Amino acid sequence: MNFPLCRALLSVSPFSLVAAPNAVMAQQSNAPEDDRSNANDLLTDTIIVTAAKTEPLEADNLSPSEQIAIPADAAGIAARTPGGALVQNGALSGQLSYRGLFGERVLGRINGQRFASGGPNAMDPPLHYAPSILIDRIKITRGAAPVSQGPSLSAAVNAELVGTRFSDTGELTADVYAAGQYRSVDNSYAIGGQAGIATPQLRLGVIGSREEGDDYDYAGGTAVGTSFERLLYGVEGGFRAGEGEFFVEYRRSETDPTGNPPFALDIVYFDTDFLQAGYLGQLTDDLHLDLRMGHVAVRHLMDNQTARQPAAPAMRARATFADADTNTGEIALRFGSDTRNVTVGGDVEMIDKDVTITNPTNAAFFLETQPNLSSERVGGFVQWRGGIGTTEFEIGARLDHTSQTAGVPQLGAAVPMGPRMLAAAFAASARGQDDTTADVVARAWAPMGDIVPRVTFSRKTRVPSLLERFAWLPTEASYGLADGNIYVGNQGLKPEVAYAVEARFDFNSPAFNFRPTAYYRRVDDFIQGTPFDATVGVLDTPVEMVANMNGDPTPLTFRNVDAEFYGVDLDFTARPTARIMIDGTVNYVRGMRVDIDDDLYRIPPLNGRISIAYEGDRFAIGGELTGAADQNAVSISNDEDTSEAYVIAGLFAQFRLRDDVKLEAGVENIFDTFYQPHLAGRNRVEASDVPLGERLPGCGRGVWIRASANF
Ligand SMILES: [Cu+2]
Repeated sequence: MNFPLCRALLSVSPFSLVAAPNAVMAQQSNAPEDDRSNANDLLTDTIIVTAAKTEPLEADNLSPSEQIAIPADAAGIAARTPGGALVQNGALSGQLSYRGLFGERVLGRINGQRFASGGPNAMDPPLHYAPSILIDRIKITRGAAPVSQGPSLSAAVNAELVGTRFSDTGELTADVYAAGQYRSVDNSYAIGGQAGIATPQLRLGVIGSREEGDDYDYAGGTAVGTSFERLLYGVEGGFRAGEGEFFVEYRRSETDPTGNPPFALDIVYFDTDFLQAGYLGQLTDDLHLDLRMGHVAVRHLMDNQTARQPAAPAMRARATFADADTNTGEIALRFGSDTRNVTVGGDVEMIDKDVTITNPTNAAFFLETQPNLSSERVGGFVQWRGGIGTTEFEIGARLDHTSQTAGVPQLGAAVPMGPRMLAAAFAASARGQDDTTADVVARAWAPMGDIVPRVTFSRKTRVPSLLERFAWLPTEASYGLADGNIYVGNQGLKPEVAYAVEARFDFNSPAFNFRPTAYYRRVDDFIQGTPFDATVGVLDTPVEMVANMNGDPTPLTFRNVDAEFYGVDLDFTARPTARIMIDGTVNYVRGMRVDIDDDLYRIPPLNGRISIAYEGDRFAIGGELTGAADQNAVSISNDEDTSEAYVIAGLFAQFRLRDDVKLEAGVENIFDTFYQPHLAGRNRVEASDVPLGERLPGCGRGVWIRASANF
């Protein structure tokens, strides 16, 4: 009789069941953490990826696994959350689109640490540094992120990697987790794991993963230039002091040649170091301290010679070096209990970036397109958590001051006159901006048994990125828009301001869960590429002449416009009998310009998925359908193409060999359907079976197998 357990599973964390791409058992182990504050369940979507790591299973504690071969790119997993979609720019360069927003408008963190991507085209969005095989869970704020998580225009995502935990037996214990996957469609493998020793006071562990994949196959050919290669390793430790913990962690992520077919260049390498240390925990019964300091250093090279087929000829050979360094410090003091408190906090974030374009065949040709860019932010917040009658509240406000500067670009002797003039003009400009921004987020919910209505009002801001302000040379760098347009920066940009209201209810019962949300968001001063001047196509300015030399006579400038978004998304799980589990999501969003008659770029069409699984005592088996409608609401400003509707089907199975050993397998795209996800980038690899300029198709039919174990 597993019904009571199933009920526990569903009531504790139905979201995980819905969203998990992987084994989703052992939800009960999350209960203590998730129950600590009801708000966590209500305000955060948690995707459990390697539940086996979290806790060995009881035999009858099975819920269906979902459903897919885990893609190397964690953004592909996060995209399964309600409201989520994947902006696909390469095997390891995916961005999470959330309710119509993506790029730097969605905050991404790893183990709670925020940092700046290195690639000016976001070849390394935040989740690039969270190999799927090592992810314990992904937490996504449901709608606008609380001000305590720092600035972000919309939601915030945090990927937590597997790690060693303190021993709770009072003795020295060893803890090993290992997982591996093979996937046929791209002949890829991923292996990863973690090992450590722990006492109740001390924990010490190592983590590592290695992934490699070839070009993937689709119905009709091979998408050339989509192979990937990544290595990650690190150490971590913690020391328990009183009710809290001092922690320190170091990781290094090394990405080797990896394709980015929607871009002009591919990844040659990312060598990135993450260092984080701090204290988390109670100081006294009524005082909780979170203290973190972090450093991230990204070193990056991309070119059109190493992975690109065919390589560009010598004249057009390019190799671009990009570095980014981030230093962060955060402190938050919480006065009161878990559910009745006031939190006061402050944070600083210092970012330095440099980008230099070179021609590897000509040492005299180089341009510093991002010369010594720097951004320094100081912020503070107050957040109140309380209740009035039956209604619970979380209300917070934050203030940030951001100061940005740029240096003077250096150029090689072989650089032609046009770019020289632009560089001189940039050198003579102010090259600095200061902004003060204010965010307010108010959330209220009313627990009423099975049903919890919820509403959020927010005012959130985003300071223009260093690229949007200081890109003095017209290039395609645009944090991964990959629309083929050439962009130039604008020092006069103002911060974006988003006003949003979200209303939802959560219905949770033993046999049925249903969580619909409706929202409206208006973004004043939304930053968007607009025609450089009034005489589009007439080459009467140095910017247009240089852009024309680089292949685009109609460059775009980042400007403040106005935009609005509205939509509905939902997820549900149903358990018609004790052994059958159905779950699914439906997502709908519209995004439009307000100032002109145009739609916004890379907005997903109506889409959804549904899976059904049969759960045995030590196994589960099922199928999943994923589909999207056509998208005709496309951006004229970004030269976006419409896309066609599709449905694809997959099968999955899961076997629990022992309580701590799990085997999973499946067939993806079982009918070998040809489909092109609307948010996929367009192909620029000539030697590919995918025609130039076509949206990259989704993966064809393939099988996958995955094993994971705790020792
Ligand atoms: Cu790059």
